[in-house]
Amino acid sequence: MRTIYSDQHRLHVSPGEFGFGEFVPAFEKPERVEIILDRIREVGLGAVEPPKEFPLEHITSVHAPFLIDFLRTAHAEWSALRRPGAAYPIAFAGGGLRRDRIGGSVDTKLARYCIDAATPITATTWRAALASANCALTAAALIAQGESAVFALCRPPGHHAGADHYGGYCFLNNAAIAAQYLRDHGLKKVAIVDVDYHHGNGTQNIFYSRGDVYFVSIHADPDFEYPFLLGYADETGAGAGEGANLNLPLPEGTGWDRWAAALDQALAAARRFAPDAVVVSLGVDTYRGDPISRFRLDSEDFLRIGERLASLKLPTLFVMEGGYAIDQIGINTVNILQGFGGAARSVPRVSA
Ligand code: FKS
Ligand code: ZN
Repeated sequence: MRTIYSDQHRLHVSPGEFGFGEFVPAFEKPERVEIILDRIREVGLGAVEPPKEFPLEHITSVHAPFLIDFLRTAHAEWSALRRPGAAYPIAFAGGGLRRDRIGGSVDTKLARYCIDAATPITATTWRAALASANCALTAAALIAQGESAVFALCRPPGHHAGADHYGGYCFLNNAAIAAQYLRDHGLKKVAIVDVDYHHGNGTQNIFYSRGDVYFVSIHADPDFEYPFLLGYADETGAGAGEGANLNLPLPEGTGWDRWAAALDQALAAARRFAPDAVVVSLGVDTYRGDPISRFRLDSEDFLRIGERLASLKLPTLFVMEGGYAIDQIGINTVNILQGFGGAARSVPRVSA
């Protein structure tokens, strides 16, 4: 399987995030994808290639142009005010505040566009986010040209970024941008299967009223986990998208048996939709050793996830999302890809 990777991801380094009662070092850090890349090379998964550059129209087809303008210019506006560090919001657009205000000061825009205090914009964040989206687009172009499976090793991740908002370490929704590219290049129906521990609220938001892109997500119940206010089972789509959104929230402590049953349900639903291709939002923060998550999958389980995804027998585009257990992130991520590509032929190392 080919991997699309850009070293420009290093241009985004979060100074830290607001945790529970304290400012903590960022979990979403550059080492994550470097370790995955090392593992890809160690097992000989396939070629690692840089992304091509794509016109911004592919991004503005899923994100509001005002959000894109903001991501590009936010840090310049921030530092023009002689502020140190990176741009974080100091207020949020809940409580009946005006969501129709899309301009104003950098703080006004941060309040309107950003959904949390974990997603800082630095001077070079935009360049990293753009390179990440270009990885997804490059992989999508390969799928559109007939490749059966490609891995977009995206960083920063994307599934929490919606049509007109960003957060959850995400700026541009790489999986959504890739799915839209596939729709624009001859594929009639695309299914997005989100296996990250967190609900892909941004992806759901982008496709919620559309019947041509099916979104199914297996994730920690938002009743206790980020993003807290989306990802419930009663969100089934709207209008033309009614029935094309499926959320499978799971409780704290979920292990393989329960998670795998949800995966089977997700894959059965995806199959019924009869898509022309699948985009997998690939997070490995379901791992038992993940520092910010509460599921209990083992490294071996990721092989099984790959095998089951392969049973769809569809062109498959893997887009990297979360995973914060740095020591195991390479093994866990590549286990999914090897499981998909025929684990029987290789003997993956499953523990350090
Ligand atoms: C811990 C609070 C965590 C933010 C969680 C973001 C999760 C991001 C992710 C992605 F795939 F996007 F990277 N709050 N201090 O894993 O879903
Ligand atoms: Zn996650």
